[in-house]
This record gives sequence, structure tokens and C-alpha cells, in this order.
Amino acid sequence: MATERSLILVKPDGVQRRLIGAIVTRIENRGLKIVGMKMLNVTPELAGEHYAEHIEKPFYPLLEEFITAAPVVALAVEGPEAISVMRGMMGTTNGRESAPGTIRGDYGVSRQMNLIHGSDGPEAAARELGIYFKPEELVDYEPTLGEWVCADDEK
Ligand code: IDP
Ligand code: MG
Repeated sequence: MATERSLILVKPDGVQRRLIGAIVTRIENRGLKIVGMKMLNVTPELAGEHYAEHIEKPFYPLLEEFITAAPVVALAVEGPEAISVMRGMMGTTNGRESAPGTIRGDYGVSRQMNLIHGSDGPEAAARELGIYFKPEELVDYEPTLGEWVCADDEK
């Protein structure tokens, strides 16, 4: 069991549809700890760095247009196996196929406008957190409720 950090974005559709609060509430309610949070505009350069693995794909121009079209909210989320826990909460890429109960499955019907980004593994998380946050923007604190979220041997 490992405590992990994941880079989460509320994408432009989530900001425009006023779902920032709903998405952040789900993260908090799950017991995960937010250790960084800011709103920013993604530039084409930042989009290319973040989505380097997709840059040659046919859908990339539309993805760039979408992710730069309105602000995003970037979050650094920490917790036991936070990367896979967040991927599970997000649902599958295409909102039409995402299970009810997931963020994408409850709030969306689009493959592109799927509301949330979450790192897909430890290497991606470290890389993406480094792209969106300076070290001093990530905070360290003991959550008062921490000892009631999971047992010591799960941390
Ligand atoms: P993920 O966000 O579930 O990890 P990826 O395959 O890494 O999905 O794709 C990154 C993002 O690119 C998706 O979240 C979605 O916004 C967009 N995307 C993925 N596949 C397509 C596609 O075929 N057409 C248009 N946009 C896509
Ligand atoms: Mg991905």
C-alpha cells in the first residue's frame, strides 16, 4: 500500500458547467486530501507538454482546442493509492460508456468533454504534478480527520 499523489484537472467543460464544487466535493468525501489547488488557463504549449503522448493522434488538434478554450482547475490529490482511486472515481474515457456513480458517468455523455483528467500511473503523476505545480505550491499538513480515513498500515 502506498500513499500517492495524482494530478487532477477539472477540465474546461467542468468549469463552464459549474461542476467544480461537485467534483471537489466527491474527492473530499472519498477521504482524499487536497494538497494543491489553482485555476489557470492551459496554453497550447502547456497542452502539448501535458498530452505529449497524444500529440501525433488525429484527435489532438480538437483536444488542444478544447483544453485551452476556458480555465481549468488543477488539483494535487493525496491518499492511499490515490492514482487508481481517482481513476476509478473518474470512470472510463467516454462518458457515454462510463458507469453510473463515476464522475464521467454521472455528469457527461462525451468522449472529449469528459470533465476530469487524472494521472494514469506513478510516473505520469510525478511528471504532470511537475508541469502544473511548483514545489512550493504543494502544501504539507496533517488533516485532522486523517486517522479516521484509513488505518496506519494502509498509509
Ligand atoms: P483519459 O483522460 O481517460 O486518460 P486519454 O486516452 O488519455 O483518456 O485521452 C486524453 C483525453 O483526450 C481524453 O480525456 C479526452 O478528453 C480526449 N480524447 C481521447 N480520445 C479521444 C478521441 O478519440 N476523440 C476526441 N477526444 C479524445
Ligand atoms: Mg490519459
